[in-house]
Amino acid sequence: MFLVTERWFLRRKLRCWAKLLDADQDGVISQADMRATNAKLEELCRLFGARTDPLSADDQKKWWNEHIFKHGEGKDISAEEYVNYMEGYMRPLGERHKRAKLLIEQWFKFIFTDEVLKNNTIYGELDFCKFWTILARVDESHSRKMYVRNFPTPFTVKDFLQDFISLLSKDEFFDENSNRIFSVIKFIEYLALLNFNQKAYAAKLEKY
Ligand SMILES: [Ca+2]
Repeated sequence: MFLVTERWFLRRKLRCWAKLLDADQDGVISQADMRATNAKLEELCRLFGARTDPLSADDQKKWWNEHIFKHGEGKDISAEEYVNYMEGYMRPLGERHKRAKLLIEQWFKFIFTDEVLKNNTIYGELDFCKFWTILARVDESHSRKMYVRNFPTPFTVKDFLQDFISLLSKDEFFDENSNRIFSVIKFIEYLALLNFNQKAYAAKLEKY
């Protein structure tokens, strides 16, 4: 059973994960978001994955249909519905880690080769910041601050994988791993808020 605060925390983290997949941030994870996100993952793959060719189109589609488009293959899903689905999916304690691991390991194949994973390549501060700028437009100074504050040294691709699994499966607020990726991607919430405020401000100006 979830405690209220833990449930809130997991939902907030899942919402950030959904935002990573909702490229245009309109609250619906659509086929266009899939294509935009895949393009970003391909760029990351060229930079960090030691691979020039992207994951095959079939494997890409398979991941999205299996893990994201829960209304059926190729059907859009609202971010909120996806978060609800994931919350339920992560409910059985004994299954959580295994389920998140499967989802994230397959997602990592968009970016990293088995070779890179096997060699457990180390990623420095600069790589880390670049990764988040490309994937989620996270401000470089924010990524750097979080890297120094929350991530281990040396930071390897396996640590990264583990942290993404914790993002989706762990709900303990004070657990170090639960917070790592979240500390970076909560910046997306901030961007969305900023965008909302700017729109609200513009609408107000128009009235005068
Ligand atoms: Ca969208």
